[in-house]
Amino acid sequence: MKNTIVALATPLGRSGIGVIRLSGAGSLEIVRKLVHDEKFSPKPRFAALKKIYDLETSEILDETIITYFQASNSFTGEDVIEISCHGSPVILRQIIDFCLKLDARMADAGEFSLRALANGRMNLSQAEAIRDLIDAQSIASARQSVRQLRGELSNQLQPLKDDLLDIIVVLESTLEFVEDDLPDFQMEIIKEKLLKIADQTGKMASTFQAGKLLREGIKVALVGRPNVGKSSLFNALLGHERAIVTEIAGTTRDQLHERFTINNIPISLIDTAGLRETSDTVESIGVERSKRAMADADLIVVLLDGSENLTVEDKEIFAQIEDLPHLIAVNKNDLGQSKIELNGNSNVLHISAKTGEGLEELQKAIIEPFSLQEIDDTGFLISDARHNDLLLRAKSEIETSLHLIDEKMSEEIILIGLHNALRYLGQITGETTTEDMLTRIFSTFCIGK
Ligand SMILES: Nc1nc2c(ncn2[C@@H]2O[C@H](COP(=O)(O)OP(=O)(O)OP(=O)(O)O)[C@@H](O)[C@H]2O)c(=O)[nH]1
Ligand SMILES: [Mg+2]
Repeated sequence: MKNTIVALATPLGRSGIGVIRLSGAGSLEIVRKLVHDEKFSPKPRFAALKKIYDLETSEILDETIITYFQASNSFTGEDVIEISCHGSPVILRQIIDFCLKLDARMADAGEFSLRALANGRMNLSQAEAIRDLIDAQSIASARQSVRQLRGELSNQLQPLKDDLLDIIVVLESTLEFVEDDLPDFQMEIIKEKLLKIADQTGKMASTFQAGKLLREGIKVALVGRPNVGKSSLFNALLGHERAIVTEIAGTTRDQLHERFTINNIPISLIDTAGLRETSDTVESIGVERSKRAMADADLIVVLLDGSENLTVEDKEIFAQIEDLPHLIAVNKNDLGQSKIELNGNSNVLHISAKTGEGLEELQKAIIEPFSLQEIDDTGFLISDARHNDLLLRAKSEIETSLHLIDEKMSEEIILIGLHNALRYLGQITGETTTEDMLTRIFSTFCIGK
């Protein structure tokens, strides 16, 4: 198995520079061949200006900057070489091809990070933080990833794991050495400690709702009958003409998704096909999809046309969204006094997609129910569903054990849940994660990371 890996670390495409990264014991040897210099021994962490030659014709291929990171002091823990070339896709591909000929192999998704993990350069939650940082949709979400990368999650977990392990040790040794059960007062102390750990674990998991919103954003669906101005509003919120707008009812037939941010919070905005009874096959599929988008959304913005009276279709939509999180926007306010009176409904805004009137208020109203305004200053948030799931499982195992203590079960039985809980907490940072799980997690990384 070839052990030196290579990948493009920057996106493929024309750019000022493009960076190729190698990792593994053979990296330096490969680069020596590329630069036609058998004695090339770059000083670690210093930039070296070097020409790279065509392996077959010996012509100069590119002038590059080569940086060497020596094993144990590099990202992966192995010898790493970064070659900064001119960002020409053909040059980048050619140099990678030469590396492959010189006995490197293409890196798998996330393989650089996986090696960093295997060599103890970081733990699993930190490697995941790098992935999330790269994928971050907003600065606030990026900040959370950086906090995780700097070990904030692992640091919060460590005392919980330590306490749990202490308790396990006490119970295990009771099993081994003591004839009788633990005295009641000692069991009380253990119970108290376990309650605290369960509580802390639950508290961490409770930040997931906000963390997830920050990471994935709020899914907002624009719905309404045809021609009320959903696509016009979609474009106005995005700030460019993304969706087709016409005076023909039934213009939008498929869903359109776009992302933007309000106050740093990522919003995933969905424009939908206007809801109405229709015999048109394509349109009716679109209407079905609109209904699914409604069910799936974190928030539905129901759009009405203020220049017309409420229709049967509008009322049908009201009936459908009644129990779903929603707000109502009456559009086309520029055409004069709205004909629509909605008594007793506080969540109504008057806007004009055409002039932009009321859009600021609408944006505020969209994020308001999620009370994320102060998120920047709050503590660390759990943003990964995997972490949340493991925290909840650990909590539930501890609670089961607590229940068994109350039932005066033997230490042996009580210990099962505690061992499980410790294992779940360990899976967050990776020390008790199996090979299979790692493969699955790292497949969500990009190539070259
Ligand atoms: N005066 C005025 N006209 C608007 C406003 N918003 C949309 N319109 C017009 O209303 C018509 C329909 O707009 P669209 O944005 O295509 O409506 P839609 O809800 O997406 O319609 P479908 O895709 O058919 O469901 C177009 O002629 C728009 O120019 C507004 O705020 N004021
Ligand atoms: Mg439309």
